[in-house]
Amino acid sequence: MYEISDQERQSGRISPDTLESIVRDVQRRGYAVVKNVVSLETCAFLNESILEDVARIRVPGRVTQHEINTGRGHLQLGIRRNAPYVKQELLANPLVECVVAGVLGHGAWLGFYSGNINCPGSTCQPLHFDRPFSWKSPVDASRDGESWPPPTTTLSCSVALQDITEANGATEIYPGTHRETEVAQWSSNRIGDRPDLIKKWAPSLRMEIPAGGVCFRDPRMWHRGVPNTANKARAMIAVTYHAGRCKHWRGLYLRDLDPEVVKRCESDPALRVMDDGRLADGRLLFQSDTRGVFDRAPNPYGIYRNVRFIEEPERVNHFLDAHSVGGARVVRGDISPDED
Ligand SMILES: O=C(O)CCC(=O)C(=O)O
Repeated sequence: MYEISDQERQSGRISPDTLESIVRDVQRRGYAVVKNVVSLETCAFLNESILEDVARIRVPGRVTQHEINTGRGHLQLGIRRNAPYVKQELLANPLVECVVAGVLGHGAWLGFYSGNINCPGSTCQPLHFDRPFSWKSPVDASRDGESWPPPTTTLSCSVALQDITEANGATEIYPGTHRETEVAQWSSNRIGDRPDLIKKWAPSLRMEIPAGGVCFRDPRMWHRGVPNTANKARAMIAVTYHAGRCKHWRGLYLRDLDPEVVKRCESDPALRVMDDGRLADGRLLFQSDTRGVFDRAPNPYGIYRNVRFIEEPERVNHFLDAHSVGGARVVRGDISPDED
């Protein structure tokens, strides 16, 4: 586990040796945990807002789609997108961005902001990976001058808002599996009935993270949510970045893109390729009262924050459309988990 020194915090820059070691861990093991990246004050404040939102979502008779897809008690919960809940420490943190630039290179962009909440009494999710390989074969990779196994084009930064331990459901991970090329051409992201592969990469570990720490993770690494045996929901925020060459709104690397499309995306980075192949605005939605959070944040690593501000009377409802373009829904009424 890495620790940020006072000097690194003040300068917003991780020392070259430590950064190199973190990047190497992400490349080889698939993850690196860094302590003390976000203040405990901010963690406690956001944790409280998330627990309030969990209480609004978890009403008798309601099971969320993510629970149906992956396992009871595991919520993919939108995080509030208005002041004072939007924090520079989460969304424009120089220490996080330093690692992002170290792993993904120049031009990385923010693609996803959401909560992984593990509620008491949860079940086990199927073992899975979150992202596909950007290159599917050694030939594909070598055409783009990449090694095999190929590097990641996405970095997930999982922020612990309280100590994440085995008891409250620290994610189970299989270190090194982001390099398992057997799955490179799979259409499913679930490991399923492959005891041979699981045995090859065992033993698994638990992704324990102290409050305020961040686990930088190659999202191709196999993992699953496991039961939370504590009496309180465990909140972890996912802040996910993609490499500059990934032009799809969900950060997929599209090979053989029309050079004209690449040119347009490069001249206007708000533009992304949508699922139907057309270009459109792919920015994340935030209420305009959070503008200063982003405007005031220095940007020494050239990260594209990828945000679009919504003005009153329109409001950003973080409960809805967490997996759609923008990651939230613009509404005129109350911010509520219920559809209009
Ligand atoms: O919350 C966790 O521990 C893991 C969640 C996860 O992998 C998922 O929901 O896909």
